Amino acid sequence: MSKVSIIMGSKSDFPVAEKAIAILKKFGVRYDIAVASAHRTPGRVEDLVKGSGSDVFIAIAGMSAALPGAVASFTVRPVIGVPVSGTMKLDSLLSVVQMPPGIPVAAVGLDRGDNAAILAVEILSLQDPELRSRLCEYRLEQADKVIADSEKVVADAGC
Ligand code: RP5
Repeated sequence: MSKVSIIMGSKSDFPVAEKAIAILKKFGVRYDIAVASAHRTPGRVEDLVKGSGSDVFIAIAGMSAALPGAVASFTVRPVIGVPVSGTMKLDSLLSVVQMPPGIPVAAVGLDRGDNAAILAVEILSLQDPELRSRLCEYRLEQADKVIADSEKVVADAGC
C-alpha cells in the first residue's frame, strides 16, 4: 500500500510532481499519483482522499489553488500543499497558505515538490527509524556538497 498520495490539479503540474517522485524513490517510499481538480472534479478529489490508505498527501496545484485545502477537508491525515508558479506567482502561494482556522495545510515554496516529499518522509520517519537514519545521511550529503562547492569556488577564483 502507498505511504504517500500525490494529487495534481492538472497534468500540467507533472514537472513539479516529478521532483517529489524523485525524492520518494530515493528514500524508497511507496507512493501513488493521480490528477484530480478541486474545481473541475470535486467528487473525484473526495473519492480519492477517502479511498486512500496513505499516511500523507501531497497536493500540487496552481492558479486559484484550492486542491490542497479541498484534500485537507476530507481527511485528518497531514496534507502538504505545493503551489505551482504561473504568471502571477502569488495567487497559488496565498491560496495554499491562507487556510481558514481548523483545516491546516503545510505549505512549501513555489514548485517545491522536492521539499514536499522530504517533509512527507520526515512525517513518516516518526514511526520508522530506518527512514530517519536515511534522512540524516541525506543532510550530511547536502553539507558535503556545500563544502565541495565552496572549495571549487575558491579554486576557480584562484585564491
Ligand atoms: C490548476 O490550474 C492546476 O493545478 C494547474 O496548475 C492550473 C492550470 O491547469 P491546466 O489549465 O493546465 O489544466 O487547477
